[in-house]
Amino acid sequence: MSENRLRVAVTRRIFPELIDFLRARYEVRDNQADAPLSPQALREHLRDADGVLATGGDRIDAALLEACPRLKVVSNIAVGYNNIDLDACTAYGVAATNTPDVLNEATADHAWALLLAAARRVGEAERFVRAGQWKRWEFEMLMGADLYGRTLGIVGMGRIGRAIARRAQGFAMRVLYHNRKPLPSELAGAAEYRSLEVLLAEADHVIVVVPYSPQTHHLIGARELARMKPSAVLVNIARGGVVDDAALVEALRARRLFAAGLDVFENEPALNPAFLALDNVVLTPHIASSTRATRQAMADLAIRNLEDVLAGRRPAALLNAEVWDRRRR
Ligand code: 8YV
Repeated sequence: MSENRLRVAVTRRIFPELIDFLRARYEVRDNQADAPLSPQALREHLRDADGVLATGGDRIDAALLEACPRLKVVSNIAVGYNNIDLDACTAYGVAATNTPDVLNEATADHAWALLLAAARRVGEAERFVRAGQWKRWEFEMLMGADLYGRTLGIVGMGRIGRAIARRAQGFAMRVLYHNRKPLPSELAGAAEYRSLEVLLAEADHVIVVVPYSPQTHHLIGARELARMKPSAVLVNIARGGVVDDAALVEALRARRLFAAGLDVFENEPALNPAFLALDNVVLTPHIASSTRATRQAMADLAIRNLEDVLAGRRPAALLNAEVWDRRRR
């Protein structure tokens, strides 16, 4: 790498034209092989970088920052940032950024795709047809759960939660939500605040959208699942670990819950194998934000955040504002 140009590392494959854009401005170390980087490989990859475009699977912690003395910005191509130790970034003078807003609508669409698919048993029905098991029409065949006119519970009424709530209007659903505290009415709209316990018991179906943190670890565990209606669908598009997957497997197996739709898992991509044997769960591989336009918008924002920091401008989506005056330059 030449001495005078700033150096940018990209941890996973992104659109090639974005790499070209970066190469026109920086020395770029990319990862065309797209193999997820182990902590040691990540340290190697970032060792002499001024900035990094990271993804949710890259653990950015004090040990890594200690090994990367030039690093000035960690730009996550994700809205979630539980992979980043923000305190460590601040301590090392490294700005951390994320990609809020640009993925709200695609992610809300996917939450609904999972809710509809789990409620109407789309995955199970498709497997049935493909296996050649459809021999005749039957009155009670693959009966699903109703959504229209029912009550939807949203755990985590942030930007994505509110995009999910807007879609509920088309299904004439009453919306309940739970947050740490109630929202101002202009943000809550028609949605009604409930404690988590009451929401779980009152909602016909529940979508979980809270960020992962030690405080939300296993927010939905055996006790919470037991509060839900046996006719309910649970959707998790938040993060693995917000739902206790082992407890969910038990609830689904015992039919104490009608179905689940999951895009995220504890220890993904190695999910609990018991899910694979269950018909009443729809599984997708962490793709809620994966549309062409949304991926483009996420990468564009992440690159803008990175460029801003490297040019000395305060980025729009700075996560650790307190670092700004004490940042590495
Ligand atoms: C990403 C996500 O695809 O933005 C997030 O927080 O979970 C997804 O949109 C994933 O984190 C990869 O960076």
